[in-house]
Amino acid sequence: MKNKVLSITFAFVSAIGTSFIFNIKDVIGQDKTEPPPITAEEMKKASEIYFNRCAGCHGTLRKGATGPHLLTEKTRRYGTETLKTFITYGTPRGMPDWGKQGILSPEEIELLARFLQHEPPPPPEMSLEDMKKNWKLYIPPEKHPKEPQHKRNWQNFMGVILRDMGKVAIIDGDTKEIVNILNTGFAVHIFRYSASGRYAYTIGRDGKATIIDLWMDPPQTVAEVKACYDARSIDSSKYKGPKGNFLDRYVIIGCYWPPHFVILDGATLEPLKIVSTSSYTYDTNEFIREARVASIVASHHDPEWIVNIKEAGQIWLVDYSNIKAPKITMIEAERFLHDGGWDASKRYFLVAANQRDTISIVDTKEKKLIANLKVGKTPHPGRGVNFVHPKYGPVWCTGHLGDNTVVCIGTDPAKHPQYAWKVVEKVELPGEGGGNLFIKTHPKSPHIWVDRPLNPDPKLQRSVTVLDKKTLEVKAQIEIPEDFEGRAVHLEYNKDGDEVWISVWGTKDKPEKQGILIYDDKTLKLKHVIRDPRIVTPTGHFNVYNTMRDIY
Ligand code: DHE
Repeated sequence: MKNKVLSITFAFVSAIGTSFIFNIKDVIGQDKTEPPPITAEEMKKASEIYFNRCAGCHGTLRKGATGPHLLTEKTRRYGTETLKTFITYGTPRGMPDWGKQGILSPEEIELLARFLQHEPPPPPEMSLEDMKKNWKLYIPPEKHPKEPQHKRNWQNFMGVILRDMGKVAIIDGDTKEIVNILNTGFAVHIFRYSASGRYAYTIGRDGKATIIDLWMDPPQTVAEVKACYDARSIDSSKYKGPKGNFLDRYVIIGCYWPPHFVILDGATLEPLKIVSTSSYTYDTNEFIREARVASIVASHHDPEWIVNIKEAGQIWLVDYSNIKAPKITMIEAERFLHDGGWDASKRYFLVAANQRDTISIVDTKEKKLIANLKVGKTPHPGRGVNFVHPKYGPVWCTGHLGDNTVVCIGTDPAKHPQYAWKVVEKVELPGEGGGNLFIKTHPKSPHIWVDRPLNPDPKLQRSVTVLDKKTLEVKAQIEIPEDFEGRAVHLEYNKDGDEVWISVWGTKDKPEKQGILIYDDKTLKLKHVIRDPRIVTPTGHFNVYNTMRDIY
């Protein structure tokens, strides 16, 4: 390998929209078996940066997931300069341009590039006892109000993530007033609500969960707990029926590290039970220590959560009716399970196995896999959208990170068996490339809204596409107003389904250039802007009613 020149050519799109090409010449002349020097203090700092920025895609143990593996056999071959280029400029496959965006400084990038050539330090474990030590109950359930303490239409509240602030905003969907801003974990990923809707749950990337009582005036955080070091998912128990009343009883948190899920009390967040998800790949039966929990949804017809074990490619149906003896049905699906949602009947669950360009579909009544369906390149449904198509009947659709299509799948085996579990439509979005993250509709709306925040073209990052549900044709391509800086990300309807809220996700230093845009779903015109010095780096935003009822 000595004195060999490795020349890699990348095509990138610059921030001003012009393409440019450059070469990275990495001279593999020196001995790459030895990593560059790093001090113990630098190692600690680099581990933190890696954990916060990189582990989500490349894995805590660096074995790869959404992003490729970063094991030393590869990183030492690349060397510091090549790694710095990747981290600075990102890749066309979707890795963010951390340096160009100014999120990581040149010094941090250089440090990270050296760190990646060393073996990853062993990540810490966490016991139930550890969780209990950091559990904080601010207001016990007996002091929670028995009825709403304000006259607001709380079911139309919008929980808005202020990603880089470690905070969330509760916004009144009727009046558009900010009702409260509350501290949370770091870079909250999602909001979910209890079955009754009164409790809002947030989960930070750092594994810290909070519970907010929306009936208080103003809504207050009543408890918090750190259930892992790295997490993405949380949901509540939504079953009431012959097997018991579990409404608002439990919460489940799904962790990336340690790879486990935790069952907690729904009103206090007291941790009750941990279950490890380290397991075997469904196909080759290899042991995966870092088998992480991706999306979780709560069943309405059984006391069950649908828990997706990403690297193992297994969908676990976790019966919580007796948490001292939980029953788990392990369904073999496909590897790299990520995000997904219910069909309209809430019997079938559809989830992206993103690195396999597949949607895995499970029948949660029969408790079996129905299909692993090939769709486009790297599907990313969020929770997807459901509507009744004039020809195909009920369908569920997803967008893609890796191409510019929206794919719809028939979901009604009873009345439309000829279309069920087949790709019935592939719609092309305007412009080249993928970069779609989220897609949304509402039963009362004639439209489907689609974002493109990770497309390399800055114009598409700032645009959303509106599709006509009946024809599946592009009805409008809307670019956000010029005085906003940032990407248009995540879409959510209000409770009545006549407004669409879009976050303009900018940088922390320019709060005046970002905010939330509210469009009239009929006229497709901008109706209201929420811009406030407190609304900084908004990302996901979740309507109470739509989220608690799984309306999307
Ligand atoms: Fe997400 C959903 C994981 C990057 C915003 N994201 C999810 C879910 C998972 C996940 C497993 C499903 C949760 C559920 O339904 O239970 N996301 C990951 C990652 O591993 C990844 C790729 C890298 C990382 O380090 O986190 C990642 N996600 C992002 C972002 O960069 C986004 C745009 C902003 C952010 O928070 O950093 C982002 N993810 C979201 C949002 C949802 C989500 C808004 C919920 C969508 C919904 O409507 O349900």
